[in-house]
Amino acid sequence: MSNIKRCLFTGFVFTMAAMVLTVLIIPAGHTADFKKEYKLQVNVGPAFYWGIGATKFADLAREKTNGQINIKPYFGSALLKGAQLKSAQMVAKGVIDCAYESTINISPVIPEANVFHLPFFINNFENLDKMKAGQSGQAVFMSMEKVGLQPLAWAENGFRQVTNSKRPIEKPEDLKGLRIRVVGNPMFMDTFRQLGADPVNMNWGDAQTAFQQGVVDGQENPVGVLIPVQIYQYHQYATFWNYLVDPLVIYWNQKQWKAFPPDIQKAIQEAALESGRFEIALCRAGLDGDKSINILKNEFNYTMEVPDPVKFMESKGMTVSFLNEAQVKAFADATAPVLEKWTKELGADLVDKARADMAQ
Ligand code: X2X
Repeated sequence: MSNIKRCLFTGFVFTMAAMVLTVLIIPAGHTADFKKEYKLQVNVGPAFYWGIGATKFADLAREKTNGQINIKPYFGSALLKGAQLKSAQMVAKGVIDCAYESTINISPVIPEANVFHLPFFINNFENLDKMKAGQSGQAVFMSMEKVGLQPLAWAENGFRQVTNSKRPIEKPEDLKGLRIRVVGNPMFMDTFRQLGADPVNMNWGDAQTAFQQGVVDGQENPVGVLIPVQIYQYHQYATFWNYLVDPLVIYWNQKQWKAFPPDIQKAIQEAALESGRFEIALCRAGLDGDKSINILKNEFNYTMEVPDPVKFMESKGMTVSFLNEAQVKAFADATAPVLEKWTKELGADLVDKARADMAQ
């Protein structure tokens, strides 16, 4: 080979190598900052309203980051082998990247979250929204930040209603002796014991089997869970008593969050807020007049399969009781010692903040 040819050949090889490197390494280097998959903990399955919200979050995050952030929901607490109460601990440690999770399930790490679960304390959407926007909601988010969790947005599971297979529950005595499945949160055990029931705590995965096998007489959950789990197959009676609520929080491991570039943080945050707005509307649809149905239709082009959850449950043969003010007061009076005990546990200061928020 002549020198000129050798020179040309070497030049050609270098150019080709540079092109290959540009194609392979530079884009790889660009995305190498991000994991291939971010694991999202979700306690329920994909068909639950909360599960639909989690999928929406993953889709929006992918869209808004041009495919750079790939969130994968792991439903049914699969990453925790069903141990739903461990989610905050595992996200704080960085074993799990992020979660779309109930305040009930984060309460072992974030005791302030229990302010939403005080019995017969909040009672309606308006009060809930005031708390989320107010000092008490802020206190929950601040407590999360202190333990290495980055809260991104609120979503919702909803006001929890009791169902059972034995009889209508309209006064505290009706609960006497009923075996009621609750989440393993001591406040729930206290509330049902105080009402004379026989509460048993189980993770959600086991609870679904317990309903099928009739191991428990009843349970409590919001409509966004009751309808997808087809509670009417097991329980004939439902009582709408709004005794407490569990908002959801979308949150991320804080260390990982802080390492994201600002444009990525902004995109994920927007995805969280938008999915939260959508998911809250799913959970409230048919329970707040036309408001949530219209949000779904106008903002998300989404039509509810079950636009009226109460009518739907009745159409499946359930007897649904709505408690009037005096009936609710009887339950509130009966559980007043639980409210008092847990006000001390949580700190009167936090409970006062919640009261002030609701009075706004
Ligand atoms: O376990 C429950 O009852 C559920 C699904 O509502 C929660 O995760 C709090």
